[in-house]
Amino acid sequence: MSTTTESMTGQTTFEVDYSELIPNNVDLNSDRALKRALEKWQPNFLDWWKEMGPEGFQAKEVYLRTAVGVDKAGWAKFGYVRMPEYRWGILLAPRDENRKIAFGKHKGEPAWQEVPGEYRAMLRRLVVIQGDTEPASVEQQRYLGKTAPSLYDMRNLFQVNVEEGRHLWAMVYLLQKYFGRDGREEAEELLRRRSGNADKPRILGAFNEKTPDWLSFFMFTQFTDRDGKMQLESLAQSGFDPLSRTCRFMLMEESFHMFTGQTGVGRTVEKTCQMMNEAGITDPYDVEAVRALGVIDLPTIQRKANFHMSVSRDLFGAEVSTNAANAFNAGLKGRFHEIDLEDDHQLTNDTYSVVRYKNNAFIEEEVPALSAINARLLDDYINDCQRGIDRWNRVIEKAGIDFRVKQPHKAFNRRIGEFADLNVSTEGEVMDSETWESRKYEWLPTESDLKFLVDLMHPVTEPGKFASWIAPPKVGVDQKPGDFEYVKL
Ligand code: BYC
Ligand code: FE
Ligand code: FE
Repeated sequence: MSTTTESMTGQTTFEVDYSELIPNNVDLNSDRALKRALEKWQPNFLDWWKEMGPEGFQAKEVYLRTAVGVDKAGWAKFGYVRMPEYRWGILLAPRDENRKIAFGKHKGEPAWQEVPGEYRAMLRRLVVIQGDTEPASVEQQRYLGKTAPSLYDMRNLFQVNVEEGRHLWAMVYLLQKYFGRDGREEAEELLRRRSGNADKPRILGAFNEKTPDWLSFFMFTQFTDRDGKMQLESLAQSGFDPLSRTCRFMLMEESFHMFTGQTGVGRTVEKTCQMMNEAGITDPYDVEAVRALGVIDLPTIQRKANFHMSVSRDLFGAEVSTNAANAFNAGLKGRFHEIDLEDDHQLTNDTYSVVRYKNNAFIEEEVPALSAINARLLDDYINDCQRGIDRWNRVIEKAGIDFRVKQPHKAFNRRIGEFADLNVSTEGEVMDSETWESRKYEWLPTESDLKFLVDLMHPVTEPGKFASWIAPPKVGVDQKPGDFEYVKL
């Protein structure tokens, strides 16, 4: 039961009301029209989940966490749930009555509780793009349960999936509560587009790629979910308070997705190094010998990382962007950790250094900071990625193997932004398209790499056991012992 709220104020409580059909902490009962709209959408969501959600495991009991409150202390409850019975709900971080808009031309004004009319279209577009990525990732990952390297990993996959489903609910709540009829139409469209479908694709490029194997899944959660983190951090700064509060709670869930990727690749690297050492293989490029051990060679891991990093960088949009400048100026989308930055938060006279390709060379150019909002967020993202890569490299270094995972050059394999028309190697060497075609597999996974990965994926479903290519985790979920039955098959 929720603690009481004053109905019409849109106030939240810390606890979530699970006695309702749609669990929520936004006092849904006080808004009949919204409640009806959401209850109408809910069965369509469930149909979509059953059609496009994890294939083959819908009737199994999975040890999942469900959010029970939005305060920092103990927000999650663990227990066995069948995924279609997961309590997807609407959870917003609590409202701060005194919150002010922190940046842009409305800086210092009280945060908006309703959509400002002049920014309606821009705001709706941001919410729709964010919303579209959530079901897309569930669609991309729907076959992975069948080849899970352990019950622990299978459970983590499903946890990520149900939470991405909840993130869709978060955006649909905003659309239906604040955008009237066109919001309701957009909410239906979010269930109609399909990842990778030629006629009805998802909006952003990375969300139409395949996630056919578990290394892809771990790279995706490390690098693409991390774009999600950066975008949510920027939207959490929004002057539109309901969006800010939604994103703040989503970020608490998001950190688990990145944990999955960070540790998933980390455990893969660890097992490779361990097996190389046991077999006395010192050359990481002796690919055949390494693969014969039933583990993934480090150069393949590097090529996979190159692919996922470059595709995820495209998600930041054009480095120099008037869309981004407008959204910042309007107070709708801020910078990473906006309120902690020490400047005027309006950027009227500031500049930012952007890498551009001019006169056959990469140069750093000072551009108006407002137009470089996307470039800056991309830089923050690249720094954030590096921290994770450093941790993988410490594992390799400790094993005494002469190999380091590296980030490719910013311009490598880009389809969006400054470098979209260039062909650039991971080292920043620019080439014509013929040379690129003949050399690109030095840096990107080959067909045979991908086939090797798919062939290596054999399900391991005995509690406490792991596939040959991945080390066990350091600790279990919810402090469960190593042989805990995370999914009852
Ligand atoms: N693909 O000025 P531009 C997540 C379009 S991930 C296709 O360059 P802007 C998650 C753009 O729409 C986070 N099209 O870019 C992760 C525009 O079209 P129009 C998702 C693209 O607008 C894992 C034109 O190019 N959230 O949550 O500044 C699992 C020029 O626009 C792409 C968000 O992205 C692309 N990659 O920024 C689950 C936040 N990039 O208007 C979930 C919301 C650009 O000319 N979205 N275009 O027709 C935004 O903030 C911005 O829309 C973007 C683009 C960052 C995406
Ligand atoms: Fe998400
Ligand atoms: Fe995520």
